[in-house]
Amino acid sequence: MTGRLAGRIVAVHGRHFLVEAADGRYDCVTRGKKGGLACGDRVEIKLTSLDAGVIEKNLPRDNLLYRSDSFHTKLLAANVDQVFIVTAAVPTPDPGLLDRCLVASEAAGIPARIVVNKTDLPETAAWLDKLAPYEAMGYPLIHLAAKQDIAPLAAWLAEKTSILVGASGVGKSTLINSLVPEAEIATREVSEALDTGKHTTTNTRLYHLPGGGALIDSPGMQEFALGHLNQDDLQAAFPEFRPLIGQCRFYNCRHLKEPNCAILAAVEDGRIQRRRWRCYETLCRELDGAAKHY
Ligand SMILES: Nc1nc2c(ncn2[C@@H]2O[C@H](COP(=O)(O)OP(=O)(O)OP(=O)(O)O)[C@@H](O)[C@H]2O)c(=O)[nH]1
Ligand SMILES: [Mg+2]
Ligand SMILES: [Zn+2]
Repeated sequence: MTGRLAGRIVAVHGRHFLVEAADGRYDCVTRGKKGGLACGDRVEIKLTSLDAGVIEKNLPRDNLLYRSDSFHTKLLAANVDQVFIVTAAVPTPDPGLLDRCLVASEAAGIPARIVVNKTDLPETAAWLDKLAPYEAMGYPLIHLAAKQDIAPLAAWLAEKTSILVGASGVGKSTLINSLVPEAEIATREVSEALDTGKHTTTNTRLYHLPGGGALIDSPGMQEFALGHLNQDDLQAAFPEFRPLIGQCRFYNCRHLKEPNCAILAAVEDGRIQRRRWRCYETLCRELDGAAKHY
């Protein structure tokens, strides 16, 4: 059992990583306390038995989607081609979570698309109205009902590695079950009393699509901390700000309350949505707060 194999992490269970190599899957651990591995990472493993091994090396990443506050970093996935932020009108959506998922994708340099699932529900119309501005910002909106017709999403997935992220109960696992019949992931009714999902999926896992490509399921999230970003990352992560960057009076304008700020002027006259700017402002404040811990 001395062979070294190249593989890819396809599932993360705490400190165990399921690694897929050319000839099969291996239950792997890392040496010592080294953490920092994510679903989608390309690794080299050394076999310790017929079906287990140790991860010896993490190969360079194309990108990494993650969240972090001052205390924790949570890796979502590495080497992905696109992020699908899955939303639904039920349970009641949190637009702030959508914004944060978009900012994280932008900051990681991964194209983001917005999925509106459960279009069979009558509440969907109002949610689509709220999302219209995102389409204007350049984010594709994909509408579908997971249990009826998944073609609108399937069309985006061929030959790519994609991840589904979003709140609990929006239907991420249901979408994967429809696209990958043998996945058979557990899904659960949302709680009507609490108007929330039930956090059914607890680990991140990659599934191969029958038509080529791979799709990663992730646990539903309630919040998305972005403590790893700096001021430049943050303003660059709002695509509607970009045409105006460099037009403020001060070259280092933070677009919070500075005079003659091009972004604030655009918020005033409606070219930029006020609630998007508020999200930016909140994230700036969180950055200032995080900086105090160092
Ligand atoms: N009406 C309707 N319900 C759906 C649709 N898609 C999924 N659901 C239901 O939504 C509930 C939650 O679905 P899941 O797939 O478990 O949601 P999830 O996003 O994986 O949730 P977590 O694993 O907790 O993050 C289930 O009861 C699904 O049957 C849809 O298109 N329409
Ligand atoms: Mg799930
Ligand atoms: Zn400004």
